[in-house]
This record gives sequence, structure tokens and C-alpha cells, in this order.
Amino acid sequence: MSKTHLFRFAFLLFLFFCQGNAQAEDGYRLWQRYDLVQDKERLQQYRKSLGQVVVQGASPTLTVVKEELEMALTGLLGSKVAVSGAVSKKAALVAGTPATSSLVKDLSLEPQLKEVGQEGFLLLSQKHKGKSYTVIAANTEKGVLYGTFHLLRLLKTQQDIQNLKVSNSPKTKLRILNHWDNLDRTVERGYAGFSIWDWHKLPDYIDQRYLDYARANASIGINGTVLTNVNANSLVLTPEYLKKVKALADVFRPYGIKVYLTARFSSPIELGKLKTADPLNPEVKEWWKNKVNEIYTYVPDFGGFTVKANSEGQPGPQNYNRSHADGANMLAEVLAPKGGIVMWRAFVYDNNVPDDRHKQAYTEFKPLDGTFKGNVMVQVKNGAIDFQPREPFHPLFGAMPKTPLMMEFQITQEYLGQGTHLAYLAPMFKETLEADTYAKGKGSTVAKVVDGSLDRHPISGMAGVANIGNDINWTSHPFGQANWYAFGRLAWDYDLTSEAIADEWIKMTFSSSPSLVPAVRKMMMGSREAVVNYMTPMGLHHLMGWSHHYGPGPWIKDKPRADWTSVYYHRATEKGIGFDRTKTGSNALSQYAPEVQAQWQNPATCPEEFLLWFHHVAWDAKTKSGRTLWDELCYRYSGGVDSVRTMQKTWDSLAGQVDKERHHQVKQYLAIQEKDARWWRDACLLYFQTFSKRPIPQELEKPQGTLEEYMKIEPKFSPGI
Ligand code: BDP
Repeated sequence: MSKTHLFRFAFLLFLFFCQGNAQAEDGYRLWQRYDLVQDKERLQQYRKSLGQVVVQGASPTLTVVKEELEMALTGLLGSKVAVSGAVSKKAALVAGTPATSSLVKDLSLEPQLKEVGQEGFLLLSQKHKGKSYTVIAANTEKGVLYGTFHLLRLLKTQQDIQNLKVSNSPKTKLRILNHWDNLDRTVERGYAGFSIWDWHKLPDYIDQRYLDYARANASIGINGTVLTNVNANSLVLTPEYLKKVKALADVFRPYGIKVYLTARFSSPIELGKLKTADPLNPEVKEWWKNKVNEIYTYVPDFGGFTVKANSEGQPGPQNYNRSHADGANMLAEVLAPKGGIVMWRAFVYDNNVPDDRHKQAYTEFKPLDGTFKGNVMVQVKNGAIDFQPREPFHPLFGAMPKTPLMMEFQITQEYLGQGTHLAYLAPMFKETLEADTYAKGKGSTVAKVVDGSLDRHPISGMAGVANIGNDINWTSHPFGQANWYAFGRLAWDYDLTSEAIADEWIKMTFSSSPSLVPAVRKMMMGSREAVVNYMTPMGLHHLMGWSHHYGPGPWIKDKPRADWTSVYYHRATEKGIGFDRTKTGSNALSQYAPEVQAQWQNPATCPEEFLLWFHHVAWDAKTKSGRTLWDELCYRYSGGVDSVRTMQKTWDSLAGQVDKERHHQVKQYLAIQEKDARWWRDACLLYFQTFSKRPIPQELEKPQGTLEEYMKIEPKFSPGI
């Protein structure tokens, strides 16, 4: 090789290494980035307190703990940190239960450990025989795992860990992701690619993603996953698929995550060749019993079923004149001996009942209170219609004291801009959780219903419809990750503030820079309200385009069901707009406690964000700003667009503080969001103007297109349908 060739070769080699080392920020690592701690002082402190790690025991969960600590600390501290299984003189960080670790046992932490239950943990700076330790202690290995991730969060957000005195446990028992994933890998209302479950290659091929999914979930306390769509396919209950389910369950088990499936109610007919799926038929019962027993031979800790029955065309007990309780109890009975549960969804609205859809779940379920078996939870969406950008809390919360009610949130942004709009959902989740049902007087919040404390239920749960797909960054929009993160954190502890959760996420996902964190937090905190304003301000709802649910369609009418149209919900006329749900209208308001009714029944005291949800209001009625309703709507729609533009400015100003890849990605998404916000604003205002017959205030931006043009837009092949 000539000198020039040698030089060229060396140069190419150099370039190759440079590329290999500079990891592109493609978002795959989520909030689990273990890069060198930048703050020198903190780094010193961490090296001192964590340099030698001891995890005694070799169970699968403790192995996960070891591996995670080794990987994380090596990355964060910048040099190889070995985790040892034996106590040495140099031991600094110790993790274990009194049963697995002699050192933890010697610390006599029993009284404190009593407080943290089966999943909680202690994180302590502890002196023992003249030596200082950082201790992760728990009653169970799962608790140790959660404590480990808590400590890693402290490190990733660069907190002081010198005087740790953390005692922490989850408020809700089941913290579950619902995947609306089909067996062909399409995802209903999924906007981040295809399903991460590669059914074709399972059980033989275990994708690294399954492990990273489990790590991410364990890091935020999620302890269950429903693998399949609520619009269920009974095929998943066949041996061919149960083998695949088993493979996933085996991957997730060490991370404390149980697997659940959706049960198609007609499976005894489809798979068992029975003539009926009547829940009171002995053969049907026997079929389910055998099926459940079979599932447990594959997955001994199988969690149970989520069921969507007699809803949107799905089969259910009502096909046989049986009640939802009959259906749920039949499944519960066969699951009970195995420790499984039934999560029976309350998202029902009848084809034949021409009543306000808002009222139907309550009408059907409230009379069943007290008739469900102990291992049934009724899973209720946050609001009575369907995951709209804003809904008042569902009237079932507080109305079924004898039944554990599980919360169902939607993390995937079906109605909030899907995979392209930035909408941080923690404030929305919290708004519902903090709402007061007044079921047992003031302070009976939805959160207390859901965590079981209000009515002393032994089981409790929160489910979130996942926004995860096989996109390299998991969630399409980089900020979609924050919603997955926030759901887990709030399911664990709904008292955390949205701001605090945002801060954690920003620091772990981008950086802890004091010039970045508050700016991004501000963007996130205002983002959901921005969406509400440019889509459905002041209590408007269900204005989206047919089927795709992405863009505006306030003109949608004449569909197979009135309550699948927009005109059914906004009820705009020349006089005014809004759905009268008071006594003079559908009286859905009567389903709430008297204290809630008292506040919402009067347009003067009804919070403006719910005004048109409960009232039909005249275009000229005065609003709190002093403007007429029409003008106020124009201002809100325009304000929504302005908020997106403010987010764009903020994001632009952060160039250089965020890696190029993700900065560019978010910048492009914000441009889409700005365009879509205008689309929503202009289409809705032009359409409503045909009723209000009033001008858009002079000082506001004028619509760019005509109503006819907007009405002709029909997105093709939208994702997630
Ligand atoms: C609606 C979705 C639909 C779901 C349904 C449900 O549009 O795809 O199947 O909810 O929750 O939001 O069952």
C-alpha cells in the first residue's frame, strides 16, 4: 500500500469511528439515556456513592436489576461499574430484600418496609458499622426493581443523593397499557407504525424491542400489558398464538409486567364450534373454563381479560338477553381460581336507544352496581363520549361504590392530532383525576374512586391506550413519549404535578440545561389547551372528520347513527350552539352528584370549558371576557393557532440545545401542527358562521380557504383506522 493509500485508509477509518461513536439521537432510547453526567460536582458525588454495587441473589428480576445498574452506572459515571453478588469492603450501593441480601437484612429496616407494601421501596443513605451505603430495599424483588429505576431517575435528572430518605409505593395497583394491536400488526388508532408485536416471528424470534419496552415500562411502574385490540380476534386464544403470548410473557415477567388478553365474547362459537356464547349456558362456561386453564398452562401468571362487549358491533351477553354482569361474572368465575381478573369495559352505547350517548353507559351500568364478582373491574373512559380533547369526568365515577372502577385514558392521541401534534396529556389526565365527584361529600375525587380508597376496594387500576408502534422512536412524535411516560408516573402517583413529570422527562430525554428545561416545560404545559382551542373550544366536542378523526368535520351528518355525526353534538342553529344536557334537554347532568349539577346546570356558573357541553347558548350571549359567544369562539380558535406559533418560536430558539435530529423532527411536526391548527380554525369558523351569520372580528386573521374547499378535503389512507 502506498503512503497516500495508507493515509486515505487511516482517514476513512477515523471517519468510521467518529460516526460509530457519535450516536444519532433517533429517540429509540426514550427517557432511558445513560450518558455521562455533565455536572462535575454531581458526577463526583455519584462516583463516590455508587462506585461499587452489590446485588445479592440471582433470580430473573435481580438479574435485571444487576444488568440495568451495570449498564446505567457505566454510562452515567463514565467508566465501567461492575455489580458484584458478594458484599465487599468497598460496597457502596446495595440493592435487595431482607430475604435476598444479608446486608439489607442487617440494616433492620422492617418497620419502614412495612409501610411500602408489595411494590414499594426504600431508598436510603444509611450508615452501618461505620460505613456509608446507598440502599435500595424492598419487601419484594419487584420493589427492588422499582427502587432501582427511581434511583436512576434521580441520577439522570442530576439530583443530590447524599441524604436519601425515600419511602415510595404506588397508589394504584394495576397500571396497565392497552394495546389496540391487531394480529396482522395494524394498530387501531395507532400512529407510530405497525404493532411492535411481531406475531409472525414469535415465539422463536425475540426482538430486542420487547426487552426495551419492558425496561421502559418497568422504569415508570407499569405492571401489565393487554397485548391485543379491544375489538378482539379470538385467534389469539388458539394454541398457535398462545405459544407466542407465552414467549412475550416470559420476556416481561422479570420486569414485573403481567400479560393480559382481550377476549372476544363469541369465541366459544368461533373456536369451540358451540351454537351459542350465552354466558349462562353450561357448555359455554365449560368452554371458557377449559380455555382459561389452557392459557395458564402457557402463562402461569396470566393477568386476565379485557372485554369490549355489546359495543360498536362487538358480541356480548346482551345478544342472549343477559346483562353485562352475567357476561363479566362468567369469565370472572373461571379466572378466579387462577388469580386472574376481568376488566369489563363500560364504553357502551346502544344501537336501539335513541338517548343522548353521554347517558348510556351510566344507564346500563349503574343498576348493576353490587352484582359483579370480586375479581371484576369495570373499566370506564375518562369522559362519557370518547377521549375528546376535553371532557367532563364520566358520571359513572362515584356512582358505583360497590364496584372497583378502573380508569381508561387514551395515550394515543386519536382526537388530539394523532402522531403529528404536540399535546402533553398530563394536565388532561390530572384534570379528570382531580375532578370532584362529591360521591361521599367534598373531596371525593375521581382519583380516590379509581385508587379504591373512597370505597375501600382491594383492587384498583388505571389503563392507558398505548401510543406505541414500531417507529424507531416508538411514538411518531418525539413528544408522544412524554405521554407514555406521564401515564405511567400518574398511575403510580397521581399527586405528582404535570410540571414535575414534564421536568423529569425533559431532563432525561433532552438535557438538564437550565436554559432548556423551563422553555420546553412551558411549551408542553400549554400544548393540550392549544389543541382544545383550535379544535373544540368551550365544551364543543366530536367535530372531527369521518373515520380518520384527524382533521375537522363539523358538517358531518347523515351517517348510520346520529351519534356518529358532528351535528348531533354541536347542534348549531341560527339561534345558538351547544348540547343542552340540563333538564330542558337530555338531562345527562342528572347523572352527576347534586353539588356538581348545581355548578354546571347554570350557564353563569358552569365553567366555560364545559359551557357548550351542557348548554345550548345564544350566539350573542355574553361570555366571561365580555365578548359575545360568537366572538369568543373566534378568539379561542385563533388563540389556539397563536399558541402553536409560540411553540414554534420557542422551539426554534432552542436550536443548538437539542440534538439536530430531534430538533429538526419536532420543528417539522410543529409546522404541520400550525398548518392543521389553521385548518381546524378556518373550517370550523366558516362552517359555524353559516349559522351565526356574524363576521369574524376584524382584528383576527381571516380564513385562507372557503368552506366548500375545506369540506372537500378527504385524507386518504390515514393511519390507525
Ligand atoms: C373509539 C375508537 C375506536 C375504538 C373505541 C373503543 O375510535 O377505534 O374501538 O373507541 O374504545 O375511540 O372501543
